[in-house]
Amino acid sequence: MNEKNYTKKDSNGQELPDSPFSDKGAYFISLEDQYGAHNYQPLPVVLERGEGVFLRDVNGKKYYDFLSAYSAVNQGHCHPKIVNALVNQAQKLTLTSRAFYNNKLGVFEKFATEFFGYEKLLPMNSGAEAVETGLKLCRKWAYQKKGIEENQAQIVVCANNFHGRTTTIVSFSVDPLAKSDFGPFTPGFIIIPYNEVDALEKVLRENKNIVGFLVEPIQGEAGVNVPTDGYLRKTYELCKEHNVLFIADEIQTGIGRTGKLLACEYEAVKPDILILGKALSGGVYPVSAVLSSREIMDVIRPGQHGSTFGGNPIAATVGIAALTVIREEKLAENALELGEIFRKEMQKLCDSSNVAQSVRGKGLMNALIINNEKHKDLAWDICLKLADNGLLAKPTHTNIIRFTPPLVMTKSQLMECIEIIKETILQFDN
Ligand code: IF1
Repeated sequence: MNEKNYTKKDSNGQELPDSPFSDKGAYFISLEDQYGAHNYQPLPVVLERGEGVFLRDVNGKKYYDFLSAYSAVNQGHCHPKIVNALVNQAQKLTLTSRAFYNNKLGVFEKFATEFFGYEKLLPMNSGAEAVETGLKLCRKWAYQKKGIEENQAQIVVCANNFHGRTTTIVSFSVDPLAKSDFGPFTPGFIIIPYNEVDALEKVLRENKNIVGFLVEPIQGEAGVNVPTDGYLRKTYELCKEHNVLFIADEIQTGIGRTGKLLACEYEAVKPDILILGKALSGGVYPVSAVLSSREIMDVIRPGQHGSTFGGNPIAATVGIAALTVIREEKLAENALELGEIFRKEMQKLCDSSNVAQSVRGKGLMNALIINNEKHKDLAWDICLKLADNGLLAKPTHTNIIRFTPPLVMTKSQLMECIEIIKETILQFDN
């Protein structure tokens, strides 16, 4: 079988989802079906190129990207400055391991700590690894600085969190899909409701072994769940009062996405431990990091944590380029401005549509809630139609469509996209 004589059957002889956009794509879909683990359910579109806010599929059809690889591609696809940084460094030195020094890591650490206003940085690769790093750092700090008795440290997390997929991280997930049949789980986590200051206050008062509070400033996977104004500030102050580390997972909300460099800036909160990933590389390479004060970071000593690839010269070079683009192109400012327009226009749509229920978000991290009472898969069908009409977005929790375009979008492009979304949704109204 090859690209040309492919038949639309999966490995069990079942008819595969037809790709309305992509005859050639069907072949690549069949390969993934046959040879890949089925741990995703992608929209049936097969992409081969990206440039700025656009993606192209294998048939040459052009789309606006409204996912941005889950906010990794804030700087736009294949940003030339970031790609050049990658290519140039790849031709010189790719990996040394941390057994030796290289001439890029320290430069990146200085750049990124100054960029975000921290003293120290620990580099990793994926978001989940950075979260794991944050948790380990917090526990070590608890035993060495806070005086917690061995193995007693507890970290508070929020219901409906999404922090990644390692065994420890899914230990404190409340999503059965992410968690079931992956036990036994890591102890030491207390789950409280999100966006309830009192819940944190209560648990901090009752339990003296609490050492950290891990939180997403806006819950992404939960469906762009924006907390009440003041929530981050008040929980931060509670943490200070109880000598508990405030750990912000800004892997998705950070680096311009919500209209500020960090979403915590909205409430003038400076996390004790800041976790970044995704757009730290503009989506061209896996780069993540944990930032903190010297006092906290220095509890980690040689041999206690690390990663073969963490802080490699390509990652370091790409990281500097990716952050430079955010600053030079004022992408946080653009996200703030375009986000206001987007939500205003989506609100108008909600006012006139039975299908579009409500819109929420900050900056260019937004979600449209679809009324799926009559038809459960409506959001999926809308996304198929959006793709047909040249715009890629993906539903989550059956009735939520996340809209997170690259932050390099212009206002006129956004207006065109708003028209596509409005027209598509209105087709489903009757
Ligand atoms: C997938 C969602 C987004 C994250 C936060 C840590 C990580 C993520 C706040 C882990 C990752 C992803 C991964 C992705 C889907 C996705 C996602 F739908 F789950 F919610 F972005 F919207 N903290 N989020 O959002 O980072 O280890 O993946 O680098 O395919 O699982 P990672």
